[in-house]
Amino acid sequence: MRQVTVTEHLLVHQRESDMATGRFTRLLNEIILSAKLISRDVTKAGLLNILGKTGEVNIQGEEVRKMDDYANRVLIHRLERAGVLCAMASEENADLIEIPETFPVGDYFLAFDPLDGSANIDANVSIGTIFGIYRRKGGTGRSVTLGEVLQRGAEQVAAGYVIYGSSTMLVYTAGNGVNGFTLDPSVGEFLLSHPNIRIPEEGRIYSVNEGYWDFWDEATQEAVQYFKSPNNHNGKVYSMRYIGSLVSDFHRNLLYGGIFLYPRDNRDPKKKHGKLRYLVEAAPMAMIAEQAGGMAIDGHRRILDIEPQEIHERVPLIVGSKNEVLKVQEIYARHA
Ligand code: AHM
Ligand code: MG
Repeated sequence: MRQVTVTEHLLVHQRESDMATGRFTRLLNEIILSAKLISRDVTKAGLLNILGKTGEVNIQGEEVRKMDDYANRVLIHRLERAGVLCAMASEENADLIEIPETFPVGDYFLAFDPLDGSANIDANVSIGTIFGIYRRKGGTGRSVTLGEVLQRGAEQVAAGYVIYGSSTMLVYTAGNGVNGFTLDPSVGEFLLSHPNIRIPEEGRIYSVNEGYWDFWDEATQEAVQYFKSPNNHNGKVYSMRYIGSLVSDFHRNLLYGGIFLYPRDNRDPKKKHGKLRYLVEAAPMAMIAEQAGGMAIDGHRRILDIEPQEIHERVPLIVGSKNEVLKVQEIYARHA
């Protein structure tokens, strides 16, 4: 059987698109190499003394774990020297990350969550890296303003995630469908294992942290109750699955069909717009979901149509199979 590496796939795809400059391939290749480096250390984290916390608190007010910090440093180190970016935004950094004087700049902008679901690391649960790629909108040179890079998710030229699970996989889209590649550790290459992923139009799973029930508004309670009551869907029973690691919850639902919800809640004022970040979590997952035939909304609006105003802006995220997301949208509309 002919094995297709992610790089070969990229080159073929590049010929078919307008990304034929090679700069986009360079960018993807640096992300892929970073993913391999992070994967190598995630699988050995227990041995390398990189479990646990660094003792610092990040911009989100969360304790930084050593693996978060490591993954962040790997990505910044690789990408700042690639010569294709004008700036980066990371979940772990308060401000835009500029490209140091020593390296050339390009016109792509990369937003990433270096290690999502990191609260799970010490328990050996699957975690991931999420990224979204944009083109700089106006402006040249080294000094980049927020206005030049903050854009609607719909402007992403590519988005993807790497899941460090029982195997390491890269799932990505450049706006022409979604493909999944599995890392073969014996050859160190991501090989095409899941071509043209389509999310089932209707699923059998709902994923939400129901521990926050009392802090939800009525629309959210009704939406979740809908999935819990087989009488609402001719006796069809939904399974509840929640890992607490967005990449893993999203990935499972993408393959099996289902819906993931992280709604707003009134438990914590910081989370009145939900917990997940627009730029590094919601927008990339929304692009992948739509490219696979699914949907992503904040309850009312299409995620990809939202214009973020800040790097770390949060947004409610409801994403997955079309039928389930439409049902939730209908319930929210009734409560509006
Ligand atoms: P992180 O970026 O700090 O890891 O937080 C994001 C994670 C997501 O992976 C997951 O969906 C969510 O937080 C779980 O939050 P909760 O524990 O509130 O259910
Ligand atoms: Mg995250």
